[in-house]
Amino acid sequence: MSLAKRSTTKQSAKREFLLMLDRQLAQSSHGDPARAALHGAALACRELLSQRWARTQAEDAARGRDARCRRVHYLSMEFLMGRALRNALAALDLTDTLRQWLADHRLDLATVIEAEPDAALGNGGLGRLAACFLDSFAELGLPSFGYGIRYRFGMFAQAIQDGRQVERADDWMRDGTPWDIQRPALSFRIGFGGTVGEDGQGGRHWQPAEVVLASGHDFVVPAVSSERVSTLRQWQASAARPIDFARFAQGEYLAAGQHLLEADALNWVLYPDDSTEAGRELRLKQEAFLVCASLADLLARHLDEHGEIESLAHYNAIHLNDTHPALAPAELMRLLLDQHGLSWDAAWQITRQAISYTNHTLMPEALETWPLRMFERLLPRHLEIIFEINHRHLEAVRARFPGDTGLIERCSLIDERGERRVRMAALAIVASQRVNGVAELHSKLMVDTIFADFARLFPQRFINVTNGVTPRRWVMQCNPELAKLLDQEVGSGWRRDARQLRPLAARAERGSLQHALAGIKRTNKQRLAADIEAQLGISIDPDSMFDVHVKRIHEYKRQLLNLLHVVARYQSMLAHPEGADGKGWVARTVIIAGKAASAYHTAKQIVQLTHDIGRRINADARLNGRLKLVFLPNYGVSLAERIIPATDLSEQISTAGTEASGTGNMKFAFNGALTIGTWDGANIEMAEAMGVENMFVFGLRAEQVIELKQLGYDPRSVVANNAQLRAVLDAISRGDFSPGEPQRYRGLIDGLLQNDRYLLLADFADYVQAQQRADQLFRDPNAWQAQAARTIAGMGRFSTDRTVAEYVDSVWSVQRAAGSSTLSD
Ligand code: 26V
Repeated sequence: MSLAKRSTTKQSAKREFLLMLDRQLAQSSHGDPARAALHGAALACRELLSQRWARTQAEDAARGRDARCRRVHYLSMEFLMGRALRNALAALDLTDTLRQWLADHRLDLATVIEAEPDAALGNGGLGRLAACFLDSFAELGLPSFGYGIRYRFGMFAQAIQDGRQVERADDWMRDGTPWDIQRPALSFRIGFGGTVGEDGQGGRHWQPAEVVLASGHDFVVPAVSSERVSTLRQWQASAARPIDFARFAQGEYLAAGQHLLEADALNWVLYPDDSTEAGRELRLKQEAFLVCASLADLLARHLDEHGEIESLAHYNAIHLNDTHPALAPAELMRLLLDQHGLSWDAAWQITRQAISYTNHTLMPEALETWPLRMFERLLPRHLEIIFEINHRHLEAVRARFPGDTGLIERCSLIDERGERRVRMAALAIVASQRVNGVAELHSKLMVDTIFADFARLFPQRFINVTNGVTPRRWVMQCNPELAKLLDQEVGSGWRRDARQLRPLAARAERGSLQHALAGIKRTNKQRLAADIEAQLGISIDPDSMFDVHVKRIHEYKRQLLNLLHVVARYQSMLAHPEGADGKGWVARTVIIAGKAASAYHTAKQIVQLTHDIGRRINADARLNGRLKLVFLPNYGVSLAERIIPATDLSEQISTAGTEASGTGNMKFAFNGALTIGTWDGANIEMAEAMGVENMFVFGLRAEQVIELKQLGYDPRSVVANNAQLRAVLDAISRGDFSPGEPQRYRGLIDGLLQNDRYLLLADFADYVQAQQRADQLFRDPNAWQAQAARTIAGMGRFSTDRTVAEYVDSVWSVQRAAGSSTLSD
């Protein structure tokens, strides 16, 4: 497009946007002007984005005739999208236009942006990774669909009452969903239960007992550097039948509409509490619902574009974000066999070519299995197909490893120990042409431990693709001042190619750069300090070191180790007010945030302990405000966007070998925070990229963890040899921080002493030393900022643009999938 034409198009988009805004606002009956403006701006952006969407689809359909150009279908139960307005405005180049328009209406842009609720349709890293991928799909122009569920109440909103977590429904759609584009034409019937029999032509026929409708809602994700977009298509369930009129007429209203409610329940929350049978069954139905609706959509599009089914895998890749959508191979087989009449071999070849799977955790308890009984009741035809896949798979294993019954048992799709269960990871692996882990160490441990048998069977199938984050949201938008500085230093190309940050390393020693970085950090810290004061009434010193630990609360992530250090520091400050070396104490503000799963008792205790310790420390006048501990409630994408740019020290302290990758670690480093971390997940690759001397690394390595456990780890002997640690544990255990209920943490601490599964005590001393190294460096602000510059400079590899490009090359490309060697491995 010529420059003149582009500027006219821009002008007309701007005019159109303003016209729509005026019209929306005139129609608005919203009492709150900021929310009315938000709604209007979102609708106006949506209109422009939907034009881009239509153009993108037309391009993809045209390109679709090229067999090398495959559409990617990313199936995920979670997408942690966060807010959308700032991203849309940046992509449409309308930020200043809206700012001006709002000023004319006596409103400011920041207030309007903050009025938007987060689309928090996820739990943690896996969901945010999916959202970053959509951003990179758009930026790279990859023909693609993200598929998810449109949860009405997200996961849950975390509130704190008397220091305890309470969960509330997250009513994020309360004011409507102005970003959604409803697709009334997209409606599929999804069956559950019923019976399976002969179809009279040698095939099988499934007669479901219950049918729900899946209707599609599109959320458009724009690129910044082109007019391409990607799509998040979310399914909403509703009953396929209207109310039972006869019952209604008899006044039995609830019974008349029971099935409406049951269908609607599929949309309510992500991760219904799995401590009840009803909760588990609902979850399995949600997974099946996502898979069946998404594949129905994919097949319809493929047939529409190509008119025949045989080429499906040439044009379509289907990716499983963890095992949650691992029913997909069974459903695809069902469609190909029962609806399209393909032979088993032809159907299996297509399935194997199309499907790939990412594993996101090594925690054995997180490996999904479903009781056969439940599976059969809800998905009888799928279970038949899984049995057949298993039969053929085990035959092949027996042929290769005759007599190895242990192997057969371990790699069967059915767990026969105790109540029979379907192993979803086994299904995903057997049906995939590629299985990947998300950081080098994780991918290695995956094939050495949880999937060792499968790696022996299919060595070529397992690869690594290290995670990333999108630098658009995680630098450009959340830290605009830093983005501007980076533009001045290395040019603006880093926004699309993060490797262009590299030259920053050579300038790290420049006083002017250090000074500029320090100034930006200080402004961001002041803003966060003001938020904390306003929200929690805790005043913190913006010149203190902001030491931040934000992520899901889990024992392996070791928030408790962080608390042990806080208490140790507290005790030392009281015992030696002048500091260990007489130089006084570096002022610190320790910030923790994260949600604990509702049924996870220990995680909830850690939240409570944080509050109890914080209450005591923050009120202790003897510290002169030089140590504060703050828990920020309801952690999510928007809160992260506030916290991360204001962080000096990023806590990435999981037990080595437990954190698959981490992506928070990358967001902090991109924003110039230094990392205190273990040799785990992507920390390792980050340290190697920036130079390990730029990270505060501590603790046992993964192989030492294994060795120590094999030798027999005795937490009590560690405590016996460390007076500082003993004093910390005693204080917590005897109730120094919970005087109203002195026994409150007795069980938590006894648990550590008896079975310190995540080696908090073994790593404690080294952690405290690493914290001292951080203190020392912080006393020299220029040296600290030089290290921050080198940290940022090393982050080039950790953009999802690189991650997604690797998936395209080694997982999703048709060349690989078509190669027969990959099929026979
Ligand atoms: C799910 C749930 C659901 C609610 C109950 C508690 C619970 C615990 C674990 C899981 C599985 C979470 C899988 C996950 O989010 N993994 C994360 O994936 C990130 C992206 O690859 C990665 O960076 C993180 O290291 C990994 O923990």
